[in-house]
Amino acid sequence: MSDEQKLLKTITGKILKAHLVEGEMVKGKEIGIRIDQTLTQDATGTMAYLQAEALGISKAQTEVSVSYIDHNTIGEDFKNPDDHAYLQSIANKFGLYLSKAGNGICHQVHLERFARPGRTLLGSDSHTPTAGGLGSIAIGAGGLDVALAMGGRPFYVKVPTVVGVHLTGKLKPMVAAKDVILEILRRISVKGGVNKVLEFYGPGVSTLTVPQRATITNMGAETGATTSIFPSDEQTLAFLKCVGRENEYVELKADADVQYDETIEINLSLLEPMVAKPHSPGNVVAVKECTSIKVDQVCVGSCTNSSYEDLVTAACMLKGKKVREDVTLTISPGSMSVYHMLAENGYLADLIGAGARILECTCGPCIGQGSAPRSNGVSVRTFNRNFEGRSGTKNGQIYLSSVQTAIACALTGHITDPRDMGELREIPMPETLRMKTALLVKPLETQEERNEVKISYGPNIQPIEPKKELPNNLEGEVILKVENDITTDHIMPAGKYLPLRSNVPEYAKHVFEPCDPKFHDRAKEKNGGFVVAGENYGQGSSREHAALCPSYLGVKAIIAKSFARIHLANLINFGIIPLTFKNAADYDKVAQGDKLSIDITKFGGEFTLVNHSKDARIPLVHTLNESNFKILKNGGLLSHIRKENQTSTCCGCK
Ligand code: MIC
Ligand code: SF4
Repeated sequence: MSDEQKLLKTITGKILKAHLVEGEMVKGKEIGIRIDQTLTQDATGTMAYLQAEALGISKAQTEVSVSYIDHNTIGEDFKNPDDHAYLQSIANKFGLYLSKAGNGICHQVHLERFARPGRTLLGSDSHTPTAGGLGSIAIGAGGLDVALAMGGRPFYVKVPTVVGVHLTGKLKPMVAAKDVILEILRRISVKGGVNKVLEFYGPGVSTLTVPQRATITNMGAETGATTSIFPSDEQTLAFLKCVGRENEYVELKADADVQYDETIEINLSLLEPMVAKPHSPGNVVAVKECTSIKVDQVCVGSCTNSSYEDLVTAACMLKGKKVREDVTLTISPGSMSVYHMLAENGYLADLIGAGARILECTCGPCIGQGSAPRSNGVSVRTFNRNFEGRSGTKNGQIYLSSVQTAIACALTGHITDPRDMGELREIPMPETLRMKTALLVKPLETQEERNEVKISYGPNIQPIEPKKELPNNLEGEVILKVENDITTDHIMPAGKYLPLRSNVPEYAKHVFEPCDPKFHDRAKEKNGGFVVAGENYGQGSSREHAALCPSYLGVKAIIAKSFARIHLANLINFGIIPLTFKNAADYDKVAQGDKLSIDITKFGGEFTLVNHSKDARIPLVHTLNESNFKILKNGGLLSHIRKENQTSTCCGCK
């Protein structure tokens, strides 16, 4: 069987092929696919739409495009509300749904309202693969890529390696879907999924509900995978019925004789509760190995674990009990519909009665928007990321767990195996999840209405400036050298700086602050330069600011041992060349302060880095194709498309 025939037997291959508009289905080669749905959230969305405007896109060409407001909702001053007003006016202008602040976390709401089996979804948030729980090929990308897909252009992605995750057995009581993905992370780590899709199959699949599947596909992002996907089956139909969309059901399964490129075997019956220890989602051990650790705070919520099923589980465990006096418990419902149903069915009273602090239906503590732990405090969170400092407290010790484990910790005050709390009775699930629409604004129906809309810009919203062409000879100093697994939270911290997302000159003052607070000043003084890094550079978020702001400060190239997928694409989009050491050991031959040059006049398989300070020549390789190289030479995708537009009358965005 050829590689292509093999791929077409997988669900991933079938959906990609059905959406193929450019290229061949050859593993590792780039293809262009048609995107049916897009989503943005406010922290990436303002920049995405500013770029769409700069490219002359004026209308969504997709089946559904949604602009969510869920990250940046505190409104300390005018900046957040100005961004929200901008996003609302853009939604009206472009014909998008607008999910207003308080309506819920984008991925939870998208699962409830819009995700469909067999469709493609591109989102400017790395946890977009959540919709893979409902059988979509759902991919996270930078805002510019999402804006272009919204405007009708294909999305370019490497044909992935498809990893079959074979599930057998059934989860034991108090063991959760979260433990499945934590076990996968334990085995393949935070870089084991790069350029791969995790496709679930086997008899264990039918034992998992859609919200449980969505927890798994959501956190699949932490392996670096392009996406994760479950079949569409009776569970999918049951979920779609529950949210009133059964007419959108289609069956999706891999062929019986499917042969995956790689496989992972998981017997659900043998799993036990797991936690990811500080400071990486890949640092996973069994809960029972950490039970002596005292807990100060527990946070339940985030796009990973905030479904109705999750929060009813929390309520049932807490009913009639009290959160320990020395522990704070916060709960962020994933959506307004979840929140409302908890209230209607009495579970909210159980949560409040036990001493939980109910927060808004937003990302909240997950992105450092409030609820930071105390100094050196231990916080057990049902979230998906525990990178150092992300919680808002640099020395906070964040553990990631299931809802069951988190609530057990809130009750005992130390890390606790939830199986020690006794069995939870069967969780009563309703036949219908009533969808609330008060905070979901529909697109304007007619072009006439859309033409009337005036876009609202607050004073903090700065237009995006396209970059100049890259010179043939890149010269400069190494202005920073960093280690392995540098996350986008290290490069472009979020938390208290989120209101600066629409103001690049201001946000750029904080580039690499967690690694080196002097970076901004040095970059300015040296007029930009090079950054040298270890493995998996740029893991985590899709935030294109982690490329855009360094590019604004004059960073010309990142020379690393390897890169995370979304960040690599963002670097290309913003005119920073991502280059890799041919021999990883050469990382040691370059030090901060060294003077380097790289001649990039001609596209080829290799470039040579000349280290003038050490009189060394170091071979560098890359994963760029000719089109990526052209984009880079033109100074990034925005400048590239503008240039293309000058030579044609059409912007290519329909
Ligand atoms: C995250 O979880 O890191 C975020 C905040 O949702 C990001 C997006 C962003 O930085 O705005 C992500 O996952 O892509
Ligand atoms: Fe929001 Fe956290 Fe999910 Fe990112 S990971 S979308 S910040 S809830």
